[in-house]
Amino acid sequence: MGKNIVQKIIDAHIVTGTPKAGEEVGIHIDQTLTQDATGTMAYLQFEAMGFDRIKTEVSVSYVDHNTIQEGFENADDHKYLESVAAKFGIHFSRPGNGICHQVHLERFGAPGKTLLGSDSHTPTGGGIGMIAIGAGGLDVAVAMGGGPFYCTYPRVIKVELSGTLQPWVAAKDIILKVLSVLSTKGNVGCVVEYGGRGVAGLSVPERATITNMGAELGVTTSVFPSDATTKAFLAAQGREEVFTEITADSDAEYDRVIQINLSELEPMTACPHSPDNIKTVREIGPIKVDQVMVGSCTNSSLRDIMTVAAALKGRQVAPGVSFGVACGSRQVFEMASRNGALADIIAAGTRILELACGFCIGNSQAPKTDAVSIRTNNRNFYGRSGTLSAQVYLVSPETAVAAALSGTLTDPRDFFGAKNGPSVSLPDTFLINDNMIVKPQVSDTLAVKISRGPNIGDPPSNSACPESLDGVVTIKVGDKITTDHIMPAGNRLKYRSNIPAYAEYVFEREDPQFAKRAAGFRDNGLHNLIIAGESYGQGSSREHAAICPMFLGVKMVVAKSMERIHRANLINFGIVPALFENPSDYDLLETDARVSIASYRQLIEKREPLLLSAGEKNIPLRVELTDRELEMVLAGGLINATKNKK
Ligand code: MIC
Ligand code: SF4
Repeated sequence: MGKNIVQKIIDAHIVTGTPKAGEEVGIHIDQTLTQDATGTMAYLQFEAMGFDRIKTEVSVSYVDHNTIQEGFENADDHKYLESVAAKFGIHFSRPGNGICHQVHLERFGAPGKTLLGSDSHTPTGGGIGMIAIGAGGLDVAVAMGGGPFYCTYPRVIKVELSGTLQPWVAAKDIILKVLSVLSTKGNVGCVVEYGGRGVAGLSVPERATITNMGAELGVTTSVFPSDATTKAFLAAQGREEVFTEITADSDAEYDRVIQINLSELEPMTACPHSPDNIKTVREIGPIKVDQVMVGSCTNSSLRDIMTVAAALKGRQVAPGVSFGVACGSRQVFEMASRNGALADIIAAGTRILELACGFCIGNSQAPKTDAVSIRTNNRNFYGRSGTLSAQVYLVSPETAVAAALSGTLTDPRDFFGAKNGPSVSLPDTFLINDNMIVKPQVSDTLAVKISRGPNIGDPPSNSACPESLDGVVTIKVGDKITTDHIMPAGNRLKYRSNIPAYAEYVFEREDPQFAKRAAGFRDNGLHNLIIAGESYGQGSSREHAAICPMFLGVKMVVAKSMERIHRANLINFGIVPALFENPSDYDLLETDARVSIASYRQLIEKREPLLLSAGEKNIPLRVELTDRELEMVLAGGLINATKNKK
């Protein structure tokens, strides 16, 4: 039997385990990326594990999340990252060089390789035919040290594309359509592979928009074939030598096939407050908009910026609309300035934003109270924009620009006319200027001194799994709780390298007293438990959503279901991820309930069923761990487990 693309790449990288869907395998990682908000912890852990140089083919440290530098903290982090990169042989992409995923696609991505990134949108690299996976910083640190990355050998969902996109319908509409079919939950352990005749008409940046937002499906990653289009993109980036063709065998099998006819698609939007709350733009009708933001790692390529410029040319942004544009990389920015596109954008009345995550992570451009904000990024979780009462709709750049010009959410075909779309073609050669990427030195790195400002703390340690569990339900939350709910970003981002300070904001929006209560229980010798509904831990890879609860004494999360990256992060930091044997038992537990499990450690070790006692009730729980995960949970996390082996 032939292989699909996912099998071809993963099988070539397996170092442990059997390539069978659902089994845990360890894969060799060729490339890693980190960004500053997760990178400091990743490198502190890399240091703590005692490595002296990276063992990957290439590792890149990007600075794109915390670039506001209000106070010294971000700048301290940047300096730490720059010095660590110099010491351990890592490329350093300086602040101002652009968003990690966009820059990585342009300058480092290579078909057939594996990429592990401490950011959930690392699957952007799937657009160029890589198996690119998001993970917690600790997993990335291990991979930089040459260790395998453990994941479930995936089930593969094929999305078969036919037809051609009509004018004003974009790649973003394809992924919004996929989200409407697969939703954000229930896809753990799957990878999406794109194929079919419709693929050829999509450029690499368009494919990358699709694989980027594939993260919102909760799948391990998404991937496109590597074909003539990929080759042309790499040649235009001056990197043709890394091209290799990768396509699925004609008799390859898939676990599920979804058909999408591109000719039938229309402009769509993800309505507040979830990326899978999909409607067509026409269905919603012309609601008045206050803010429009174009950018983020989903839609900031040269293709997107040129499309926006072409649509804006000679027109004016509607009065009362705040319209901002952030290019994804310096390559995009410099090319758009040299070819005049930027001038058209500026002339229309646009706010030019820094080449960074910015509005997407909610650390700037928070909209006004009750605003309708139209954005091209990938997440519209409640409160993520920085304004709790804002209504955020996710759209393509085409729909965003129609909203900016008309002042209402409008199908771009109705505003510009259905026939003539902006015709933007990618150049034969991109402008190559890597002077903001600091290449690692090859020798004398032992002498490099690591810079540690006062914002750089030590990663906190955990104690081993307790003999018995005796504690409190410190919080009960509902379905689809994202890591943004657990560990808010936005204006709290500057504490990413300082766990005691950041821990004060755990579940800030759900229960502002959570941190105080949890620390109080912890200091009185009680264990904290989190009770959750479906799909707990959606969204970002931030391991702080595990480290900070660990710091506050959380020992166990009991949920109806849990997302992949967050579950792995919990285990890495010694928090037990348990599931309700009977999901309806969720209703039996309330916040503040006293709970216990006698012989807890022993039962986990022997893989025996756990019964959570809460007053008169006994609730059966399921803890499914591989041998490797069990060892970590018993030791109180990966770092302890590694130390125990020495
Ligand atoms: C995000 O989009 O939520 C982030 C911020 O990029 C996160 C990483 C982080 O929390 O630092 C992600 O997607 O993993
Ligand atoms: Fe940055 Fe937003 Fe992309 Fe996350 S999703 S990497 S915050 S641009």
